[in-house]
Amino acid sequence: MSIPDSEITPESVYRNRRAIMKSALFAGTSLATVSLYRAFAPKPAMEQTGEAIATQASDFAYPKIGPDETPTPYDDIASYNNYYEFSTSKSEVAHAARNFKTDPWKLEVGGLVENPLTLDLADIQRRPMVERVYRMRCVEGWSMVIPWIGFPLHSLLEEAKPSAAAKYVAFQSYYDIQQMPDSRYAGIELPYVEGLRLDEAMHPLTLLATGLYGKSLPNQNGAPIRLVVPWKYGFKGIKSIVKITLTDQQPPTTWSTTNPAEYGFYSNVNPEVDHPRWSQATERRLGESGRRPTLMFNGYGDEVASLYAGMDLKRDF
Ligand SMILES: Nc1nc2c(c(=O)[nH]1)N[C@H]1C(S)=C(S)[C@@H](COP(=O)(O)O)O[C@H]1N2
Ligand SMILES: [Mo]
Repeated sequence: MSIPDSEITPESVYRNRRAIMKSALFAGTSLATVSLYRAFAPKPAMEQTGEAIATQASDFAYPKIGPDETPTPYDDIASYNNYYEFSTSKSEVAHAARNFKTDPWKLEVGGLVENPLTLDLADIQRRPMVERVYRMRCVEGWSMVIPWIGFPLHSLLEEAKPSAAAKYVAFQSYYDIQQMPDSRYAGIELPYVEGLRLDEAMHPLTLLATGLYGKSLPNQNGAPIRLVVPWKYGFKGIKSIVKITLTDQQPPTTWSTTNPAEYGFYSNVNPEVDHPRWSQATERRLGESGRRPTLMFNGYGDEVASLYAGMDLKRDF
């Protein structure tokens, strides 16, 4: 995999609001279109500040990217992917996933909830959307800045009404060997599964993403809906979700099951806890030369450090 030297600037994609309004994601969802249009129109500097497209006041309360950070170009985000069901080669995922069928889709929210939900693609797409510009740090040592579109996971969980016994949230990806023939070389048990503690899942930064750069999520990035937990390593961001299950037990997660010595349940970005085979102190930001220091909780410590008060982050990694 190599990133081309001549990258398109993020702005050339990002400023094209006409294309955004016409995008498949929002076509036919007038509610989302109206709220996004209102938010887009008066905020031309959004791509510099990382400001939210907010549909409610609380959505403004999220951290911004640094002054020395810009969103990673769309083409890099959409061509350098980890999605083992399709390919273990980052540069081949996009091609391998090009015909992935995401319509019809069914997302079930169940387990320890008072109000189980089943959402189809239209149900997902008609939810009020926000934009969140987040850093993403892969455990392998590279990172991007991604302008996601989506909705906070807590809004969906609140609708499902977790029962008092619920302590964790388990997630499961779509899996079909017919559509994902190269998954036999993945070397991991499938379907891909992930999990969060309930308070992590309810945190306002935790997003279910349905798009990026104002467009529908490309298949290779986890269409039609994937998890984004910006203070954790990228592998927590499970793609193409079909099941969200509230539980009272810590759920199994794909990478901690595959290799428990190297990957833990929490997997918070932590420059002081090295991977057994490499340092986590620095990272390569796509599109940049050299390396950046990796930030504790990926730079979201002010928002999330309190979730882990009293925990030993070296032991419970
Ligand atoms: N179902 C599924 N989800 C997944 C993965 C995967 O292989 N399968 N890879 C993870 C890893 S390791 C990373 S870094 C991110 C990559 O997301 P991106 O391709 O959108 O950058 O997706 C995560 N989600
Ligand atoms: Mo990753």
